[in-house]
Amino acid sequence: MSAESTEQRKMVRVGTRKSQLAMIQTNSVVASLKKLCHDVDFDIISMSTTGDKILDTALSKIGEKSLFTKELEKALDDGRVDFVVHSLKDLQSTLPPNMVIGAVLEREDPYDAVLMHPKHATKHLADLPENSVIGTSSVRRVAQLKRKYPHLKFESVRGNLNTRLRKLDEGEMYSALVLAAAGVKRMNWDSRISQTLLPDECLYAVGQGALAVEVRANDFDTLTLVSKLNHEETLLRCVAERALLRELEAGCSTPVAVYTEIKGKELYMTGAVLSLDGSECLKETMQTTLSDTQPQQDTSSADLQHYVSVVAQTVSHQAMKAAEDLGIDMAKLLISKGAGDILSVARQQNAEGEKK
Ligand code: DPM
Repeated sequence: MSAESTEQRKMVRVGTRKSQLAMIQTNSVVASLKKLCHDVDFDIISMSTTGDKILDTALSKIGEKSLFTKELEKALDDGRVDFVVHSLKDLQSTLPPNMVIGAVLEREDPYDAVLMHPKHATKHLADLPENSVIGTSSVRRVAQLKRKYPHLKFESVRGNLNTRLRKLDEGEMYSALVLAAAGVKRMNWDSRISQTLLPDECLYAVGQGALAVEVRANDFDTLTLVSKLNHEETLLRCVAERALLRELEAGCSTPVAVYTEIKGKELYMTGAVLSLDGSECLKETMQTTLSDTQPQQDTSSADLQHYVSVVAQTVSHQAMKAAEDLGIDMAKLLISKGAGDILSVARQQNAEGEKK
């Protein structure tokens, strides 16, 4: 390669968390981009976030928002990096005003999975002895699983996936962990999954299993670059899910759970709001039709429409709007049935837990 052609090459800096899972996710996104654009080089810059540093407190009790994203968003804002790869479920439903989600990649398995202590390897949750302890810091999982498995106890477990698996295998505290199947599979630990929790027992978190690329809203070059990664069906499902969460004014530490599916032109959503102990559960299913008309091409970044902070030049406005409206309508329906009270009690209980 001549010196001249080297000068033509563009350098894009990519921000990521340092954990093994975050690195696997970022490397896979960069590998996909390299296949699509041969004239761009990528420099991966990794950093620790508050969520990685505070390991002794349940996520719901730290109280701070954007635990896993704030430091990365600062680097993006400062121009130290051009985009950041996240698990979509870790991204707030309302991003800072100068940030957008420029790509949502094809969803991995969205369900939650059970990983057993080696001494229970062949069991399912139903077979575990009375009062066995299940490790998870997710209020969403605890609330749903308490309903199905009242014989089990649930305790917070923190740390990255490697730390959690070590705590399960090397200790006597936990009989099993519940983790997102997507993360477990990306770590190549598929063989440890003894049970997948299907929607009748545990709905997943908003955005679970999908990766997202966060970009400065005014950086049209990077937006155009990463838009090649979009997976339309995942994107529309996740717009609906994020709209539900935003309209409920809920976050990752509130017991809100979803299931979405696209069949033909129909987008289906089941949404649920639970009390922390699972005694109350509101669950509804709705659908909408996704008509495809005009994609948002041939505009500058200032003209691009945002749908719950997601922009997609190549996806139809009408479809994005229909997906967003479905999430909003679902939130309104759940609120009309009392979701607001359930969520405000849950928030209060989380805050009380924080003070203890
Ligand atoms: C959020 C939650 C958890 C993560 C809450 C929830 C799980 C916390 C815990 C919002 N973020 O799911 O109800 O288990 O203590 C997280 C994981 C992944 C992204 C790990 C996991 C990987 C899967 C993916 C943590 N964020 O959930 O097991 O990309 O969706």
